[in-house]
Amino acid sequence: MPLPSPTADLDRAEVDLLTHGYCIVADALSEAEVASLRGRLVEQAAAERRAGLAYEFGELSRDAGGENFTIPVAAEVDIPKHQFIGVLINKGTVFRDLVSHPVSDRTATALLGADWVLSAYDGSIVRPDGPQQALHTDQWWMPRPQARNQRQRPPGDVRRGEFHGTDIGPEDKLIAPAVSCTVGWTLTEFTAENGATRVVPGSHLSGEEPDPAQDYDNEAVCVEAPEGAMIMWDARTWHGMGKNRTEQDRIAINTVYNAPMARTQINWQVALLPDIREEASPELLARLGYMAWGGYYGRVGAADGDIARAQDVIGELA
Ligand SMILES: O=C(O)CCC(=O)C(=O)O
Repeated sequence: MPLPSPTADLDRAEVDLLTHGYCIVADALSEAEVASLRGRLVEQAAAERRAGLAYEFGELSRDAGGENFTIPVAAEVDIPKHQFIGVLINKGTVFRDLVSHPVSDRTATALLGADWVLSAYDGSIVRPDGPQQALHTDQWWMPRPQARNQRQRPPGDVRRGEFHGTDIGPEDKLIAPAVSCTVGWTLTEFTAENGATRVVPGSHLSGEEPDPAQDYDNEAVCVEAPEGAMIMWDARTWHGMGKNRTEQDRIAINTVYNAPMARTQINWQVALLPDIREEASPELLARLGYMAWGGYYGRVGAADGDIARAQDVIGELA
């Protein structure tokens, strides 16, 4: 099978995702949608910088557990080389509308099932000379299959950076399924020169994390895509942002989707601004995990299909 290239054929995109661990859908966004998403994102990014609230990515520590993935930009830096603009759900109607985009919905549903929830939602501006990220997966926390006579690694003890280079086994070795995936919405073209995402095709089926000490230059390919594309990668796929060697910004939005049993990166019940919560459609609230899934008893929103509402909360009764 040839490696993925931009396509408008959603069936092919699905096969690419399952086979190679990533896919590229061209023209997923119209020119007008790109312009309004990019305009709002750039405006928000500038305002966060002025307010001293800008974040950029930090080095992924090589010591298991030493995660330091986003850091506030030091006060003396005028413009960070890479800027994350987090929790976009609160930062514009255009971002809220994107959550239910039919192309990402269809492709995420093919991988995770129809009840996926939004896990994280960030803007990402890689500026000239913006650095290359170490390859990583977005599902490093997933408990791995184990031999039945083995004592289990307590799942809550797993830390980013574990599980690399230890036991890649035979073809029929059991591996964990994907329970998460990420979309990169390209608001500018992605090229090898401007820091297109690097991925190792097929790595989603390795059952391993990449070794942080290696750069994988021989295995990784750049996911080149036109403006307005939807790139999706399986969370097990080894990937990372490339270095921007051009004079222009590489601008994207990253939306992370989880299967409904996996805890989301962002606690939306805390993060969602109250006025946005009030206005949000039941469909959006369901994607933000306000709907019970697989619940058992009659507690708040415990029945499948119920959206948890403040008025459903029962306190101490006498
Ligand atoms: O934006 C990209 O190219 C990849 C981003 C990424 O992998 C991350 O932020 O963890």
